[in-house]
Amino acid sequence: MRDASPQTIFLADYTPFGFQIEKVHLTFDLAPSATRVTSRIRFAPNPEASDKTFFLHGENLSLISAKIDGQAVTPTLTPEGLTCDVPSIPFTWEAEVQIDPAANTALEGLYLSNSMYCTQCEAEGFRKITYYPDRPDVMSVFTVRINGPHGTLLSNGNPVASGDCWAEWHDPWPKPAYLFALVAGELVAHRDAFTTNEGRSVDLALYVRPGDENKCSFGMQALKDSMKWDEDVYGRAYDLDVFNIVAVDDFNMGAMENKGLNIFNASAVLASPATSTDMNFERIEAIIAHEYFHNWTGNRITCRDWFQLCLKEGLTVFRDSQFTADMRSAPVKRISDVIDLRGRQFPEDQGPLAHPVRPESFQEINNFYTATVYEKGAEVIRMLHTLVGTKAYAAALDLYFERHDGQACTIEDWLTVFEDSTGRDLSQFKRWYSQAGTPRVAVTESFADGTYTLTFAQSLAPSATTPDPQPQVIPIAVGLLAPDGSEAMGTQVLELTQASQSFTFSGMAEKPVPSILRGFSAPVVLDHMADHAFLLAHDTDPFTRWEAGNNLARASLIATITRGTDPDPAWINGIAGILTDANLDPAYRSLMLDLPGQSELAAELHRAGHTPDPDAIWTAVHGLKYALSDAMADALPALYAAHQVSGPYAPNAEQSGKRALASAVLTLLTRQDGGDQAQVQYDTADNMTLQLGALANLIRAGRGDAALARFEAQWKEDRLVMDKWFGLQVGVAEPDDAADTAKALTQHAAFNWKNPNRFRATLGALAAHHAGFHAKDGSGYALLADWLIKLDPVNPQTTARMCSAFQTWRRYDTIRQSLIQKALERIASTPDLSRDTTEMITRIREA
Ligand code: B3K
Ligand code: ZN
Repeated sequence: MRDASPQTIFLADYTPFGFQIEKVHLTFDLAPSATRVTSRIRFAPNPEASDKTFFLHGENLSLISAKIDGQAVTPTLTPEGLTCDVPSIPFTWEAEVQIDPAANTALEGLYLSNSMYCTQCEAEGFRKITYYPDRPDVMSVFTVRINGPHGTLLSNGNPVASGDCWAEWHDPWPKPAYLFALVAGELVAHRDAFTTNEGRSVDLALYVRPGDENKCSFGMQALKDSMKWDEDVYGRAYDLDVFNIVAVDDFNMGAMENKGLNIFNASAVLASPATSTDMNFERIEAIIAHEYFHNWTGNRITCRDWFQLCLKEGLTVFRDSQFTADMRSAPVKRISDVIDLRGRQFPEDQGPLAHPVRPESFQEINNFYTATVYEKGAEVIRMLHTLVGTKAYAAALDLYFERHDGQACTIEDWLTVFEDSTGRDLSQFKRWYSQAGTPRVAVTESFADGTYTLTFAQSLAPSATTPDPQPQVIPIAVGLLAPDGSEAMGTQVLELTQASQSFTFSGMAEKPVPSILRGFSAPVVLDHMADHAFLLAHDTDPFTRWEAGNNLARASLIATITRGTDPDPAWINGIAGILTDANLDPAYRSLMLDLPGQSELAAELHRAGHTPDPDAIWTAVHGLKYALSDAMADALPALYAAHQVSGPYAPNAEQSGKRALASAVLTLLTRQDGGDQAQVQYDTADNMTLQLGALANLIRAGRGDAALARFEAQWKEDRLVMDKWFGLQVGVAEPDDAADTAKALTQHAAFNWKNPNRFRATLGALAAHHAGFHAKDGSGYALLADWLIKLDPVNPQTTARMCSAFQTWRRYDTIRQSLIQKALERIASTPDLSRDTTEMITRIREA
């Protein structure tokens, strides 16, 4: 399909484009299979560039005509673009191309979703719309004319004029092509307004398909909250007259920050109490904030090249996490982020897909929108924030916006801002951007004559991209507790810069108990034989207290798996104490029940020299939960009852925390009552959080069939709710049934495999079901491989992303390894495999 031997692009090879663009005018004559795009682009030679080759990217375009300064020209065409002889003075390029949105199933460029036209251009989709230097360092002012069908016609910037079936838009802010957007279709608008702190009145609209109007108000409020927060916390105001969001059913990821016209996966914006869970609401709020915050960190200041992706993504994830922490509970957000990091990013760092936060080479950039670039990228900024402090961070950000507004920047620019504003030398810190892998920090302690000493030794395993790792700057937030549980020393941030380093604390009456890595101050793995039970009972830092419970659980599980021991009573008693402690936030208490992930346990076992057995891990995890349920049997009904919410549903932190705890307790209770309470909850639920939580437990109790059928009958017209129906059945299946359940669901009439949400709900749920995916007979591997092979020619981006399910293959026994290798081999040998999937499979197999 695409190039037989894909090309590798290197950061070190960057050169600026030979031309600048003063302005761009685009006209779209929309038709499903034959859209005409006419471009008029004013180029001028770039004095900064020595190479003046006039190369415009272009893929899957039919060139109708090309002109320079009004004269027809005949460019040289290749599958990747065109070259042409051009004048050495400013000139106007005009081209007309024809494209086929209806045939565009890859959902990149201009495509149709339920007969609505929409675009996705990041990273390199604009080249499927017209010939253009499709690189982020080429920025220009766009004017767009849309001649289209009836209905709403949208593009970036401000509306200029419109009439019957046409509209014109002008975006005054220079932008790279990846931020271009166009939407056209029968949409309804949910409108509101916001006045910025600079006095600009902004018309806000959330455009949805008819029928979805009642799912807009939460998203709109989240947008206004984000606009206000960015003004209050970062001093950043919005800069156009309108801000539009559109919900689209077919979308490869969560959402896209196109200037003034954010396009969202419907699942990331539409919400109502009856159809969305508390977790959906929180995710929607965070994604709306994230995309909005990109207006400054990504759009006004963009990336010089795609290697710098973390410049906008790491920073924007950090900003959205600060926002959620402010809107909801900061400790709960922090713990949730760490769970997510360990679940998604650590496996990347530990396996064949390991790459630095700023990669140095790629074949397909879409394969690098990873947890490493996003979430570890955000952790790196969090560390910078911790090291310099809140005030210096704010001053550095002010300087960043002042110095680089309107520019396409690099990580060097970003770090120089911090060096200039704080006077710090960040050359060692910069290794966080260039070294792949999760550092391990081993802790030893000693105590003599009132002096307590903590010694840290950091290590980083060599990997393909980081063969010779060097020590990094690791901020370690530490507190000391006295043996009676009181705090002997409040939190201090220690800066570890050497391979091994000691810190002393004098004047200690007794040997203290250290609380290390408070707030998860660095994305590292800590090796420390701590007194977890003591910390679980007494730590004043919410993260390390949670971590103590998590460590106890992990140790208990590993002991059960490797030595067959019973669940550790220290964990059971400690957690029972926490669960019933009414002084603690219910959301926090519910997180205490979140056991280490099964894949994470497999990694831990592998590292310790064991061959992880997914079934044994599954059994141990369930055994630990059952033991807690049995130990707390008498307390569970009252605990459940005490956390019922009265009054109208609100997706706020307080109510959702209560529901999260009640739901976790219901799972424990279901083991005791066989699902009776879950049935009552299902029958009386008036919101999706309760309904879905009850359904999960009914399935677990082996009595879910009737409820599943009722659920389907109730929600068959609601695609987002039906995604939950598909995903849940796979997610809670017994390991032996998971692949069969997924397979049966792929035969369901509502399994629309070309829709990324439905595909992910079903096959993604299988990949996430550790014991189910790794079923001994290889049925999980085979089913996923079958579907990835089928999806690849239709949607390479989503296919490639889901290949990462296989990244951990070397951890498992030889039988599983050979079954996975067979599945990978089958994918790799598929004729015309996309560049995206080829790169992923090659990396996974080779390392
Ligand atoms: N910037 C987009 C992601 C684009 C992904 C392209 N494969 C959404 C975001 O991070 O905000
Ligand atoms: Zn982003």
